[in-house]
Amino acid sequence: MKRIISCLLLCVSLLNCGYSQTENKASNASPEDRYPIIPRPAKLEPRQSSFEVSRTTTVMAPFANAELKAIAENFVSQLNTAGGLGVTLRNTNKMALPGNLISFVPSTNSQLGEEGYRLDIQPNLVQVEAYKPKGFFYAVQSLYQLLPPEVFSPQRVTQTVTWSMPACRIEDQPRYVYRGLHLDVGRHMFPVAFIKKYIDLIALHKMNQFHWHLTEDQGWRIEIKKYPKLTQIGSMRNETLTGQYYDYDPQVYDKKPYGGFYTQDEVREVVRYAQSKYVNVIPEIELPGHSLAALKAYPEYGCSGGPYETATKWGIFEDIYCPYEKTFTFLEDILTEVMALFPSQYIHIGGDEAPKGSWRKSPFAQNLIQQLKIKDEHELQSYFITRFDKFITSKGRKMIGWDEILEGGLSPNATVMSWRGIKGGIEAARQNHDVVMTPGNFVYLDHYQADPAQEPIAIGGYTPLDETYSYEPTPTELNAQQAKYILGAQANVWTEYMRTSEYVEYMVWPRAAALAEVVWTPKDQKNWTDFSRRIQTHFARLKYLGVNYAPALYEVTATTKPLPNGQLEMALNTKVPVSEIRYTTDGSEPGPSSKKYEGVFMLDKTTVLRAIAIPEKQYPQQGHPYRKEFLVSKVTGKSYKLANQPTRYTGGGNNALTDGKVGYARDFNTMVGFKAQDFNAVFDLNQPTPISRVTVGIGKSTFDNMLLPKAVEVAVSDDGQNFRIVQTLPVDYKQRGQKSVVRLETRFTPVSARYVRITAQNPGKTPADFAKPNQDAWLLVDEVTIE
Ligand code: NAG
Repeated sequence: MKRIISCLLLCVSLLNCGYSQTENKASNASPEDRYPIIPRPAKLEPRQSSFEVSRTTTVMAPFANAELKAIAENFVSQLNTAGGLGVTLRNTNKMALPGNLISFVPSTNSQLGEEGYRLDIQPNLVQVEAYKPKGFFYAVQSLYQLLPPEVFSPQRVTQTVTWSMPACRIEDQPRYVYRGLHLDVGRHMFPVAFIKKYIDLIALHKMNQFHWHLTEDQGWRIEIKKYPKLTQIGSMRNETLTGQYYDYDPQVYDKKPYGGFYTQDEVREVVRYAQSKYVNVIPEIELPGHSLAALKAYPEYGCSGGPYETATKWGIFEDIYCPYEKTFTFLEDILTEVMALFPSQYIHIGGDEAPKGSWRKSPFAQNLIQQLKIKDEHELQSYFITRFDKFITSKGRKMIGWDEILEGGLSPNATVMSWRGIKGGIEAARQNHDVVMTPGNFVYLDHYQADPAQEPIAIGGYTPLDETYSYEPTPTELNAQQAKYILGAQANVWTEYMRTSEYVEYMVWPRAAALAEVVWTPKDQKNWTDFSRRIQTHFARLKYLGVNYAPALYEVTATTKPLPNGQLEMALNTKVPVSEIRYTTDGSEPGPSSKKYEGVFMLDKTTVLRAIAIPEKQYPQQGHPYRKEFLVSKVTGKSYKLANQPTRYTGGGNNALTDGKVGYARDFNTMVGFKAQDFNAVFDLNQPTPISRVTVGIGKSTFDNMLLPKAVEVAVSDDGQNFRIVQTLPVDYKQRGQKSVVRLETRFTPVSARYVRITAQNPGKTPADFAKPNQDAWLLVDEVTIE
């Protein structure tokens, strides 16, 4: 009956409409600019004209459905906040006011599923249809993204905005049921307000799972009433490693205690908040590894009995929970409290990176292996995990864990999160287990997204936006039946190096938006070029939402070509079309009035090049600054012969040492490496040339056994056969300190020579007092200059 009434009212309201629609100015814009929705809808039929939102717009929704009412209320409230539009909200059984109408119509068609929706946008009427409230919620996210980005402004915008939505028909539903984003609050902790904002963004991108990684070696972050010491003691660490793990030798700590945790009230608040955004929160309590903070608080659950220290640096730690009965009781008590706080079907128990050393040494664990008649510690891990699988299953929930839970046999009801590539996922699906894909190469958002030399510290790896976008969650190795076990994918955000909320946002956005499209949009609708346009409109939205997104998409990169005349020919490139690139060669910061890039240019001397791209879109945006030094000398572009062949590191080409490009301490890939061998190269300057100075760069990372040479020797020759030593520079190869590229310089009485031989003597073995003593030493050689 109600439906009939609402339909009648709808008709009436249509008659009452103002009709005076102006054609959307952008109606001839390309679809990706006219319909910049992320994730891209499954089906979108473009139409001419548009729907104007104004003070005569009514939003109608059936108030009898409280969830729907709330969704409509929030929508109207945001429109009115940002636009000051005075849009009216009315119950469906009321008469519509004169003007145009946005109508929420619950559908009886279950084909739309829990999350699907339909939008029919015409000049006077927007019909929003869904089978479930969640579908309406997602419909609204799309409506927002059809409006100008200003709609996301938290306060009324002052500039003139055309509040219109381009007409179209959308029918949309997700490709995968599991669309997740993770956050590690163990390494660094973030305020509840930030967690809520994080959830807002998950929801805006139509993702539905927030994986909250709550416990770590470096801190326990959730209040457990039965074991108060977990937070009283385990939430604190004495200090934190500074820099990247291998940045300093010896490592440097900040000497500042660090800690914090979420109370159960806060957890409940977050869970409630997430529910209002249709996001499920999956708690993770790590076991048996990554558990030092808990062991510090309750050492009796470790094999050695302690004492233990909450970790102050990153990595994997030997001490893990011991499989005592009392440990199971302890962890089950914790999980009981956790399950009371989190309604999530999935309960994550970690399972990754649990070294077996402490179990190997423990008479108890060894005895247990015998009693259980199992083979080894891996099967003991399987036993350990299976107990929790049973426990969690008995409470009507589902256990999920990292792919190590496959070790020693996968427990019967487990869902696997495949993070060490996709192998674990394939294996689990073949064993008929549900899988969530989170492979490092594509969706670890702690990786660099642009040139590491320009970026804040990241864990390593290189995963730019287009790489995340290219991810295809269903492995081709699986047949159709097995493929059904791939529930979806998730991006992981490990926060070792992300100390602040802004830092997290910088790493997460926009890469998580790319993942959102990977898991929502049908495979055949995915298109990088199209996405790379829409994401630029999206940047403007993120800006209004106060999100510190990374503009790495606008990264400028330089390619060089050494010319026969000794100059370096420089070309500047970007991944997406930009309106222009500006650059400087005097070290100053580039801006709109710097030199405009208009094609290749030459460098005839060593130069610091700085550049910035100015994006095409009119929204307030910054580019992504580029800065690099290029070395130009008499040897630039010249050939050389190596006496010893490089090991592993080839520098990426034949003239890696004379191409003008220098290496960077966090990326040695442009260097040429020699393991336990000397570097010995003869450079040909083509003709007798006056010289008096030679420099050679060495990549030093003593934790990685990359040392300085014992000595550098320079010799000259006119025939390439008979060499005369002009300088020998002894080097203190035992120096440790900061990871860096060290430029060793030799000066000598001017000579004229055609051939220059440079030898750098490998120290052979690492010294006895090093972190890894008596191992083969590496010599990493960077760009050479001869003047
Ligand atoms: C892995 C660890 C994680 C760490 C991260 C850094 C998993 C499942 N485990 O080594 O604790 O923070 O990578 O990328 O990712």
